[in-house]
Amino acid sequence: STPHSNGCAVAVAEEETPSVPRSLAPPRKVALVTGITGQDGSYLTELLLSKDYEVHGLVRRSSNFNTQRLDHVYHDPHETPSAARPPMRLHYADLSDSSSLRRALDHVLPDEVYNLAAQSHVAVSFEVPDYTADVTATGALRLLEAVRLSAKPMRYYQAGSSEMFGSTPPPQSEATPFHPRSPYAVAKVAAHWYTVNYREAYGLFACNGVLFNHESPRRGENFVTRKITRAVGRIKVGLQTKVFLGNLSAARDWGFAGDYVEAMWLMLQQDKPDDYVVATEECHTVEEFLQAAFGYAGLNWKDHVVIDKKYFRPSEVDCLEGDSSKSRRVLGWKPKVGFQQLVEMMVDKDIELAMKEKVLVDAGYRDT
Ligand code: NDP
Ligand code: GDR
Repeated sequence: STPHSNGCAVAVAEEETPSVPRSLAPPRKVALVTGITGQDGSYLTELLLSKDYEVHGLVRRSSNFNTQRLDHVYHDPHETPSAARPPMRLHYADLSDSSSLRRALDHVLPDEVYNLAAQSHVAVSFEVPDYTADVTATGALRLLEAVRLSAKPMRYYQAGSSEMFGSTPPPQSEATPFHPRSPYAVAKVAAHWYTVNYREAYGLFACNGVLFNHESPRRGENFVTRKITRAVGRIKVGLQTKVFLGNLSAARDWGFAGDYVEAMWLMLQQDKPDDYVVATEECHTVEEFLQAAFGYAGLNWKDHVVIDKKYFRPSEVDCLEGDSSKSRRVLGWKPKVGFQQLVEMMVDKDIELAMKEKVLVDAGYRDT
């Protein structure tokens, strides 16, 4: 049976060149993605599927379904013909459970492992520091150890963060020292160095992507960009009047998540493993994001934003702006979506979403 569930390309090639045995068809690459249900996981899965990978995702147990971002690429195994293997499959595992990681790797035997799972919210990490360290730092160590002990060589990607630079002034590059400012950022620094250490100690093909903030219409709703664009959508259609925010003067280098997952993939296609900063090299304050998002919808942010102290962090990261020249030079990567385009993409989607909500509210099926 064909290893390709969509089968088309292989079937056509075989018909045209019947003398080529099936075993000579290039083997389909297999990727294992942790954090597949998150923003980046969904974009990376789309990218890998478009490159004809077989994608396996690790999903943690939740009391609610948590696969909404993947629904459009999910094939129900019950509806997939038995001869074909679904191109994307999900398995239960948790970064806090080494045996589950080991079992998943042994079962899937991937060529590439992308570790995107984390307790990824900076403000929340001050509330659950111990848990954040366990999942975000020790979780990476558990996965690295599982990769190291596997019989098959695997390439490993670690989702590093610009938060690791913390209070070190911009522009930040691979040579910039880390000064993390939250339990999340400290945990990411540990994961970064575990990855470097496994590369040096065991010769693992392990890469750190030090990615600056990247956003999209799929961004979690409690990160500031999406919180703002969700509010813009709902204010625009009359479902909400105010949005409560914290520090508006923090500045971030915001890119589009769809562009950033390409850099992750590129890192694992190089001849040698290395660490790379990925950034747009353009920096804006939260206030500028507000201006752009509300302004695009024909609204004035000052009429709707209320400052609430509870959204200020015990220690803040004031300004992140990346120097991604190494990624551009070595990987040939560059962002395709700029700041204004990103804002407009998110506002458009969130106005559309709010209009759907409004239909339900007006029909009495939902509260505002
Ligand atoms: P999200 O918060 O959207 O996704 C995090 C993912 O991790 C989710 O799939 C979540 O599952 C999963 N997860 C959380 N805890 C566990 C656990 N204990 N075991 C298994 N899975 C778990 O993050 P993003 O997609 O935005 O980011 C991806 C990665 O990149 C993260 O590691 C983040 O820290 C890092 N990063 C992100 C940047 C950004 O700007 N987006 C920038 C730099 C780094 P569930 O859906 O069940 O919650
Ligand atoms: P960040 O993203 O901390 O950079 O981490 P977030 O969007 O949470 O905050 C950005 C800046 O906005 C300020 N801010 C607020 N933030 C939130 N969440 N909610 C508010 O109401 C609010 N008001 C102001 C914050 O103080 C901060 O300065 C993200 C995550 O994706 C990490 O996982 C990732 O590693 C980094 O980006 C790079």
